Amino acid sequence: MTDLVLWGATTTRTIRAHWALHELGLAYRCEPILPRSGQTKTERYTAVNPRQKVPTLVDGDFTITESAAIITYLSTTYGTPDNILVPAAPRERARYDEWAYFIMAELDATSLYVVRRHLGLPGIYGEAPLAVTAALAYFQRQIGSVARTLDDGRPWLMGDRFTGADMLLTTCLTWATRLEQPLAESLLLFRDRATARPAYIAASAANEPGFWA
Ligand SMILES: N[C@@H](CCC(=O)N[C@@H](CS)C(=O)NCC(=O)O)C(=O)O
Repeated sequence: MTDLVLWGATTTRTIRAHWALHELGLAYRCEPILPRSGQTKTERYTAVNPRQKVPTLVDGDFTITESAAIITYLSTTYGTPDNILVPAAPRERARYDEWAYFIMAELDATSLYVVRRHLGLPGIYGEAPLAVTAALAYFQRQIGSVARTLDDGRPWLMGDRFTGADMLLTTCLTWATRLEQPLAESLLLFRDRATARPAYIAASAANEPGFWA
């Protein structure tokens, strides 16, 4: 038995938390609740996360939301020198944070999530074709800068070492792939390298609600 309980399954944001747990080799339980199913709005879940969003990680008496923050919490709490996902040295940590904030703000929230809301979920967020077109153009500009970084042949964003920033980028790339967005060769190779990791494959299975039935 473990104290780690992850709430949430099926989404791009939930797989990040499942993936971190698998990269770190941590045993956990999952409450595989789904967004927009009413399951995030129950009294029981609202007591866990008043924002009514997934994922949420509960570690005994500590609760944390936001997929990028969950990765950082798990790595800094349970990571070992061999599998740590977030570097500790100040400048490396600053570089990690730079990547994480960039990916979460520019690629996730202001690009792909705008498309999700205004193209994929018009019944909730309203149709906004101009916003969708602009968000996709913005995504292309921003992801182009990432492609140029990877063009120097580094396997991962921070060099030879795989980090949580690579997990955040990978999930944006798989999301963009589902949206049939063109991606540079260096990004496709990066995506395929990351999704071939055993922990990603295990997390993909665990991100399916039926896995926990
Ligand atoms: N920035 C948050 C986003 C979380 C989020 O928006 N989750 C969506 C699903 S991907 C959700 O829970 N929506 C609630 C609902 O629609 O019921 C994160 O990265 O964790």
